[in-house]
Amino acid sequence: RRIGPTFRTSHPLASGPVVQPAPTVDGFVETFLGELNYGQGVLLSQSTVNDQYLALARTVRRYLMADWLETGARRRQAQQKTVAYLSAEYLLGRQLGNNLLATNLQDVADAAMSRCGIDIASLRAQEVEPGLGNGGLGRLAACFVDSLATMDVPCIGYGIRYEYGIFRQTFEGDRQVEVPDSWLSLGSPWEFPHPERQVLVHFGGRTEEVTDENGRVVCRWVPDWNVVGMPYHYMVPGHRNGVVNTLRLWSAKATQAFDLQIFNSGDYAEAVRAQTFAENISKVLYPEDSTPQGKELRLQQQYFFVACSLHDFIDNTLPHDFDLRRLPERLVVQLNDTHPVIAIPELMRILVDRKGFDWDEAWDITKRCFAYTCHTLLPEALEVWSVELLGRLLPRHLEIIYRINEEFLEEVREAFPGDEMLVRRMSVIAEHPERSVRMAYLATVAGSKVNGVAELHSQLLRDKVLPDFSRMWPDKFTNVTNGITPRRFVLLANRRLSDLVTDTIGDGWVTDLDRLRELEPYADDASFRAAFREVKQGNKERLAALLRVRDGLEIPQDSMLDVMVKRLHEYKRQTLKLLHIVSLYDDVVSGRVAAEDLTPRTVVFGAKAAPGYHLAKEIIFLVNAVADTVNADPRVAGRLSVAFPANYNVTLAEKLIPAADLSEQISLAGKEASGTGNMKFALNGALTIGTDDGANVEIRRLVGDDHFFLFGMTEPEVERLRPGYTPSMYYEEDARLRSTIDLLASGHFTGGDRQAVAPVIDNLLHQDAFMALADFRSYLDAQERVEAAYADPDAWSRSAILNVARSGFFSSDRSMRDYLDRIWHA
Ligand code: F58
Repeated sequence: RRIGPTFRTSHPLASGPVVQPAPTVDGFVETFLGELNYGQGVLLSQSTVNDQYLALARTVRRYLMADWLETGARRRQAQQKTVAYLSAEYLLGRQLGNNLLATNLQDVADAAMSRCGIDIASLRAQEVEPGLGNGGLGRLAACFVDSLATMDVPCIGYGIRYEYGIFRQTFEGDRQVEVPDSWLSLGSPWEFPHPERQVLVHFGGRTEEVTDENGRVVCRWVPDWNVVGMPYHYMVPGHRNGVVNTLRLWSAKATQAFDLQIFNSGDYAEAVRAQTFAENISKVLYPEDSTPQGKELRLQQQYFFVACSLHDFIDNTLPHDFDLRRLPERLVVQLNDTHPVIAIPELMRILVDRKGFDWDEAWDITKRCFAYTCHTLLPEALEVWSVELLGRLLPRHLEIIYRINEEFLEEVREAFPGDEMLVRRMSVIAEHPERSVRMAYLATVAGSKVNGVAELHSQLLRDKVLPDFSRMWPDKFTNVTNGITPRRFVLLANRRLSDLVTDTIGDGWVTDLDRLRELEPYADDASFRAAFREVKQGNKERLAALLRVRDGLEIPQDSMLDVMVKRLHEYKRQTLKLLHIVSLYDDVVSGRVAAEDLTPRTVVFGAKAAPGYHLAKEIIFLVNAVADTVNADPRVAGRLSVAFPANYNVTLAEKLIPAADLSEQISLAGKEASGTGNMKFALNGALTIGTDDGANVEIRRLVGDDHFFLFGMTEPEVERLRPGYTPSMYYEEDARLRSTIDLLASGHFTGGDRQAVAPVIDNLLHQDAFMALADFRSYLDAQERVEAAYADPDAWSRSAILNVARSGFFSSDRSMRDYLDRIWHA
């Protein structure tokens, strides 16, 4: 009540258009100076780069505002089916460049800033990217909301406004050290807090049965603590189409700021205890969950944002008199992995406990509202919550889950009578090693559709991860191959290539990426190939300049740029790449190969390891150690170098990917669900060396075998080899591998310290869960094919151009069309 009622719509000014500043250099300068003076409260002559960046951001915001308000009003009017994308992560990347692109104001802004005597590049560099995601899954969410806005699909992206995003990676003595990412500390011009849309979220307590006014016995949750969810809105502009959708991220606040009595008594820590506790919920992305406290915080985060989001949609977005029986006509909730799956019992609770639906009707509504995307194949990555924890934090939800499971298992018994083993296998409740809730199963039982993220992944999901479910409900399972937004990852990241493409085939490709096919004939045009090589060269120079100032790294120019950037994980096999580097180095230092005969190659790594993932951190250490040694050794100078810039993130990806010649996608077959970096490289004209895994399969099929370097076992071969796999056998039998590993193990790269390399070497020789040694030979052979191909610049650029021309399928616009057709029907 304190915020007052909304304004009278009948007032003559209430329906007037929102005025936006003139899209001219004059208009821009005037708005910018206004923001600087009245928004930041400084004179141009006194302003810092940060003042100028904030004023510029707020200026660009103004050009989007009319469209944002108009889109919102139109959506409220039209009452169309809306996609609620629930994702614990959005790895957005910097906003300024993208928003200038969306508004088509790049040139105007450049001119306006230079008129003010400001170098716009330094303002762009000032922005700290919101790193509200770990990797592929979070970046995918960001690509999807971009595409939905560009396609004018009603969508609200719901998530968490972490105060600290993914850690900033630094290296100390070659080892990863994590520094908190305080992305908000210099101001956050892209967000709009909405305290009037706060939501109260409850936790803990107990349940009880009470008799309602109609004499029915109903369940009631009596929680014992709560927090407030405060939404921050972010603009999600479509590409030059007048549409601006909304991303709504929730921040946790204490219901009571502090206890004044205790404060006045002088116990300041105790006075703010409740506040600290509540606000921890949105404090950091993916808190370490190896401790019980960390696990609990994760579940709190999940329920927190899900409860806020459902409440926001049902009570604040739908009209007040909306008949919830029709909810599936207005809402489809896409669950981005299992993190938001607690939304299923939450919707049941809302419908049954709060809105008075009977169970069956509520269940029918709920099932039609949800769909679930799985992003993994690793069994250990499938989330489970112990019944003890879930029951303590969300007792009513646990009851609901039990009932869902009971009814589901009855269905199983009916469909497959007499198979109690099957019933136990399919139960949403696991009994071992402790009683727990299998979130992927819950999502599969409740979801109208379950999808994997690449063809191979969806197949393995059906056959290996959820085989019983796919037997019971074959039609529930579908595939939507991932995609990437061409706006950020080509138009913004690779201006040189974009200009070349647009000059050649027009600019329709930006929102209709299949049109890149029109480039195919130009692969045979020598002058186009030359122009294409110039683009690559320019991008390599830009990267070299960046790494020089950003990291103090020198990367040679006339060299194949071989890039492996992705999270550090054993299954992705950064160690296989490392073995390759060491083997090339070994060839030269042992005198087997003359340095002049090596193809000049610069290997660039980018990878963060989860803070608690010890082996991954040892691998990082080893990559850095090898880089130091190789780069300092005159015997390979100008022929082989290794760069490992710290803190790989979206901003760095935008510079690295357009410069790459070779894209490393070398996971063990059957482990990488899809990959999306692989798509970004192909679309920017790098050739892939890769296994038959994830979306690599589709990339190879589309670009053609001759333009893709395939190696390694297939997934069925991996499974056949698995029983009794003995990595040391490969070491014994392959002299080149032995020599490579011996050199690594000798301490040559660690100043003689053999202990320092032992964790990685021992693991490779005695475990090698992801079979790097089994694929080593095949990988080396494929790298030799790469070198032979690279020796012919014309043939190489022809292949690279065909990679660009044939990668249109990987637009996230296409992914969105697939979701619309196969899942959302919106
Ligand atoms: C990734 N998963 C897949 N998870 O590994 C990748 O193959 C796929 O292309 C991508 O999703 C998009 O579908 C992924 O990024 C995470 O980041 C988890 C987030 C929660 C903590 C554990 C990692």
